[in-house]
Amino acid sequence: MPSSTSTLTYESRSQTHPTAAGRKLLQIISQKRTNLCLSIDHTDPDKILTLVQKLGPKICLLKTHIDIISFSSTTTSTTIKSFTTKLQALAQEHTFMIFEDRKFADIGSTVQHQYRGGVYEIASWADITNAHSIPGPGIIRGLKEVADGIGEPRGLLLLAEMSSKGNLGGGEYQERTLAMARNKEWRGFVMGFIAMKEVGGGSGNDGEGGEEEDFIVMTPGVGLQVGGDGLGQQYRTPEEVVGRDGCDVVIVGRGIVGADDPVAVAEVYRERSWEAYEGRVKN
Ligand code: S5P
Repeated sequence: MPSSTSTLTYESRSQTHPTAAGRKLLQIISQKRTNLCLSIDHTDPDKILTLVQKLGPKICLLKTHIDIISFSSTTTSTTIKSFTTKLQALAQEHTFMIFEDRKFADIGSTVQHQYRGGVYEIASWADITNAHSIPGPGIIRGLKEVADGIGEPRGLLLLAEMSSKGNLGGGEYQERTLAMARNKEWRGFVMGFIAMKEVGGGSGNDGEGGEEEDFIVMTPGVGLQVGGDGLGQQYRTPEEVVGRDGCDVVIVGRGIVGADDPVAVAEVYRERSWEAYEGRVKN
């Protein structure tokens, strides 16, 4: 039986992870003692910056949806570039990384334009982004070519499974996504998955590289209680996600952003997710 990545500490994985973005993230997680990713699903750019300034110390990763932000309705002269530059400054100040949740899903040539260009220029400011595997390996090859030209560590997560009820991921789709991720052509780029439980990993699963593989699993659909949102989202607790199912990073949006006291609630998520991890690696 291969050993499981989920029994290893973030610190030990930060030494050996095959991607530079993964090593950096695992180091931040380990040093800040937080496996919490804040999904800053707000539409007002000024509110986002204010909230991130407050919540920065609690998180290892900030997840954005740049295309939901209403730049035109802001009362300041904030442009997209100056906004993303401010986010990068906050990431530097509070030591977290930025993940643009773009969910690319097209042929390689099209996603290259979407990743590099347009109004958002995602590759220039987002350390991490994600993609659906449905188009086949060309989507990864296309994104990697753009990432290679940036000169900073860039990582990609593949969606192996989603948190929403009735999604078509998991099962055979997940197996085929894992097989795609294992191609050594993008060993230094594909850092992990969006999934609901541990995927691949451990000794004996060395793909074509001859070394142990290690995929970082990030998991949305996390709440302080089990539940849903009426639109298909399904929530599980940090203990279930990290402790029982071996996921590495919890992604929380409305549970924090919509709270009366986001900083206090973020600390509850951080603490419960961290303790679930500590319990997992002790066993
Ligand atoms: O399967 C998924 C994948 C993602 S990235 N399910 C998700 O909910 N997400 C994202 O995580 C979603 O787009 C949203 O930004 C966040 C969850 O937000 P919450 O408010 O439900 O915590």
